[in-house]
Amino acid sequence: MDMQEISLKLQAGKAKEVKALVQQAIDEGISAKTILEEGLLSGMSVIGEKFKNNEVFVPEVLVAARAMNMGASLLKPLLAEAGVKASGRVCIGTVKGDLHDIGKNLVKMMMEGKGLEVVDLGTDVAPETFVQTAIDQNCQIICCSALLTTTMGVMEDVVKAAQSAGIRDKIKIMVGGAPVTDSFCQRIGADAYSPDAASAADLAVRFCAL
Ligand code: B1M
Repeated sequence: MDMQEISLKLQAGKAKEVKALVQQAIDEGISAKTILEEGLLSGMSVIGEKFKNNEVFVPEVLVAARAMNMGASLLKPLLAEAGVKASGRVCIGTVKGDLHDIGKNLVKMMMEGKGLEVVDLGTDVAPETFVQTAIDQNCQIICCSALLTTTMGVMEDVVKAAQSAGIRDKIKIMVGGAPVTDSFCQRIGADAYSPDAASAADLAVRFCAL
């Protein structure tokens, strides 16, 4: 099966058809990574480009995002790696003011696939909520996602909130999302930046093992 079919249906926001095609691809033995990268993410990046150029608007992007999330949910069990499971607990969320959750959901999925327990705080999460959850649920890592240049600064507030609560030396803070960079991460005093979900999951496993 051609991954382009999944990409095109995703761009058209046909969630049910995307789900059926993803299932078909799984049944044909195509790897979850190929389906994710060449089907779902490639479709989402076309939509992103069109969105930027004002060729599509929020409603079209929303239906594409729903199709993306539905397709990705089928891949979740397959992204789990066989073998020894890691252990640890992290909390994750998209920062305050930001409603983008596709990347955050992928990071969560990959981390769960590695055996970590993930407390999902959703989107629009206040710095204090990240910190209080980490305290209450005994998380080793706070994971922050941001997709907007206007909201990435909230990540610095999360670092500060962790300092104020006196837990900064006991917890790792990981950051990511399209506008985030390694130098930004260093500037705000977070512990690590990851460019994609798979490397974020690898790093989280390493942090939890410390
Ligand atoms: Co929005 N949006 N959006 N949007 N949207 C962007 C981000 C934008 C780049 C589009 C553009 O103009 N080119 C632009 C931001 C510009 C900027 O900040 N400079 C933008 C804008 C402007 C907006 C609105 C302001 C539009 C408006 O209303 N006028 C608005 C803001 C709403 C808000 O949040 N308050 C808005 C709304 C929306 C929708 C609701 C319609 C929808 C979101 C639906 C949803 O998420 N459920 C949406 C979408 C889908 C996008 C684009 C098209 C796609 C984002 C996405 O899901 N990418 C996006 C354009 C683009 O990115 N090309 C765009 C796929 C996803 C897998 O990638 O999230 O980067 P990403 O995650 C990656 C890595 O970054 C990493 O792992 C993932 C995969 O490996 N990663 C982490 C992510 N989090 C991590 C955390 C980690 C580690 C790695 O550690 C903890």
